[in-house]
Amino acid sequence: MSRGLVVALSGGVGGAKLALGLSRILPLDELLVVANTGDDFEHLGLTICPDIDTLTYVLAGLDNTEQGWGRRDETWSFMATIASVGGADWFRLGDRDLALHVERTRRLRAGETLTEITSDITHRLGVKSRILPMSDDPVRTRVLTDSGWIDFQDYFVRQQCRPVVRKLEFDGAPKARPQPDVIEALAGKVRAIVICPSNPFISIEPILAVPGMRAAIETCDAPVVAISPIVGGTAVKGPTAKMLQELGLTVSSASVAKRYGDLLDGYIVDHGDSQGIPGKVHVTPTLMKTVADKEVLARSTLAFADSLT
Ligand code: FO1
Repeated sequence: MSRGLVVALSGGVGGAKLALGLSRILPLDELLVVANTGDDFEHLGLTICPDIDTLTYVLAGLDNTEQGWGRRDETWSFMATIASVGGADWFRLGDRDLALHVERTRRLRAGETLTEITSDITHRLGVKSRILPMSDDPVRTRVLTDSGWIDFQDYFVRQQCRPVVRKLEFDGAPKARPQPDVIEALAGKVRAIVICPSNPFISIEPILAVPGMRAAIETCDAPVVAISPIVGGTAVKGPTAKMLQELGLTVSSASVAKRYGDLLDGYIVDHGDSQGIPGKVHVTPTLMKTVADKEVLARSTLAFADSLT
């Protein structure tokens, strides 16, 4: 008998690793991954959804493990050609990856929702678990730097996270409707809500900023467990540590736990990262290099969550 759904909130690279572990140890219909869409943007006339796509490629076994984003066995003719005619080449779209953006954009323009398109494409690519966007309405993360507000991908990719981050906002979030199946799922039989080891500021907070999402998580009876993205006092990948510093916070697992505050019932940290964390803490290796590591962390996350009920 099903113990209920595991709802995982996830950004791209780090979150997708745990989502893969969860997908490998859970029955197909017991995992729902809610993807951040704050990183989405319009580029070269296309709607790009990096976190949905990273999750899709990882769960389909099509991901480029070295880059952490994009597809494996990729070719780059489009990029080379667009650069040769003076087009924008700062955001690298591989030929295979490009096909997905073209098709998604066509279908969005034809009136389909991001949920419908994602569900169809993930199914066609062989993903067995459900990946849902946090909302079908556009939400776009913006970053306040010393030179003013800039779009997230401008900050992240074009400027390689160099600008100092003063503030973040999620354009469109106040008016966005939460993805209805997510809200319905959270009102049903849920075993655990897992906040993946993603960047809290740019991957998880946009999801929580969608009206109704935080309330649905708070109202849900299931334990909420987060995995710290900080290991050994620094971020595994990406700008989490730099952002913590720039936003005036200590670079520690405790700072991330504080950021989530009352939302959490339990917190998972690596050895040596447990200082100053109030509440229930589970200490276990959280670095996920191999598929086995991902499965082990997924199992221990669920065992910890089960122990909290
Ligand atoms: N990240 C980069 O650092 N450079 C890129 O050129 C780049 C291209 C790209 C294309 C498609 C896609 O789905 C993701 C891509 N990413 C790239 C990753 C992505 O922008 C970020 O990792 C996320 O938005 C942060 O989670």
